[in-house]
Amino acid sequence: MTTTPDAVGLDPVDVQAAVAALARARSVTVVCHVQPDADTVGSGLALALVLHRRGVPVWVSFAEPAELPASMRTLPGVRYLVPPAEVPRAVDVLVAVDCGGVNRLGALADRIDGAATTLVIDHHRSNTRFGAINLIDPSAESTTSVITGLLDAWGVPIDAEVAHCLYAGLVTDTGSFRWVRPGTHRLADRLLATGINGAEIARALLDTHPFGWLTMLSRVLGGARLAPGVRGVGLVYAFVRAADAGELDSEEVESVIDIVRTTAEAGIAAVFKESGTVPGRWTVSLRSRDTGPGAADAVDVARIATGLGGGGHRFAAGYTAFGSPEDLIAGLLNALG
Ligand SMILES: [Mn+2]
Repeated sequence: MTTTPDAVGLDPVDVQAAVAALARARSVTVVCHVQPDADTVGSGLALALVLHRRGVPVWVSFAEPAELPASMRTLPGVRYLVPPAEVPRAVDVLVAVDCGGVNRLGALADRIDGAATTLVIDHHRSNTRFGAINLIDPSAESTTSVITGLLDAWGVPIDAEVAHCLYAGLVTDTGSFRWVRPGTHRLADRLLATGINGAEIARALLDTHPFGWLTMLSRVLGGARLAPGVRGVGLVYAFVRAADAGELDSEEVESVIDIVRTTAEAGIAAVFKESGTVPGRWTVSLRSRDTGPGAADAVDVARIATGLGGGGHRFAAGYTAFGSPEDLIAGLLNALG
C-alpha cells in the first residue's frame, strides 16, 4: 500500500494544543467562511454549543452574505450566530472553521489581530496554516469530522444537538456519502445513534429548493458549453449571471456545479458565478472527475485554482476573477494549458 499525501490524519501535538486553547478560553469567536456552507456553519455551531455549556461566551459569524442560507436555519445553535458588526474586537480565542486561507474570513479577517490566540480547524489540503494553532486534516471528509476528533480528545460527549451540526457538515461535504473513506460511515453511524433524523437533515440541506431554482437552472444550463479537447479530458462550463440568480440565495447558485459536473464528456467542470453586488466580479467553482478511467491522472483543480488566486481540494476548488465571460473562460483555458 502506498501512502498518499492526503493520508496524514491529525497531529496529536496540534490536537492537544487546540484542546488546551479551548479548555482555558474565557471568550471565543468562531468565524465561518464567506458564502457559508453547512460544513463551516455546522462546525461553528457545534463548537458554540459545547463552549456555551461550559459557560464560555461565544460568537459565531461569517462576513457575507448578510443572511444565513435558508437550508441551515434549522440547525441547533443558530442563536449563537451574530452579524459581523457584533463580533467583538478582542477575545481569548478566535477559531476559523473550514477556511483554507485568511481570505475566506472576508471582512472578519480583521478580528484576528484582537484575538490572543487563533486556532484554524480545517480539512483543505491548500490550507495556508494562518493560525497560531493549526488543526488540519486533509484526509478528513469534512471540517465537522475534524471537530469530532477534537471533541473526543477533549472528552466532550456528543449529544443530539451537537451531532446534528456535525452530521450537517458530513452529509453535505461527502455529497450525500458519495465521497467517502473507511471510517466515514462509522462516524455517520455514531452521530445517528444520538437520535438525530438523518433523512430530515439531508432533505433540508440538500433536497429543498425554491421554485425559482428551476427557472434559473433552465437558463444557466441552456447556455452550458463543452470544450472536448481541454487537457485531454474535456471541460464543461456554464455562467450564472447576476440576472440569472436574481433574488435566489447563494446556496441555490452554489448547487449548479453539482449538475454541470455530471457531464460524461468532461473530466473538468467550471461554473462562473457573477457577483450581485460587484459588477464584473465572479466566483468560480472547479471540479475534477475523481473516479473512473483516467482518475489517477485527473487534473488537480486545487493547483489550478491556487494559480488563479484561490484554493481548495484536488477534486473541488475555486477562485475569484474579474472581467467579461470571454475574459474568464480565456483565463481558465490559459491556466489549464
Ligand atoms: Mn468543508
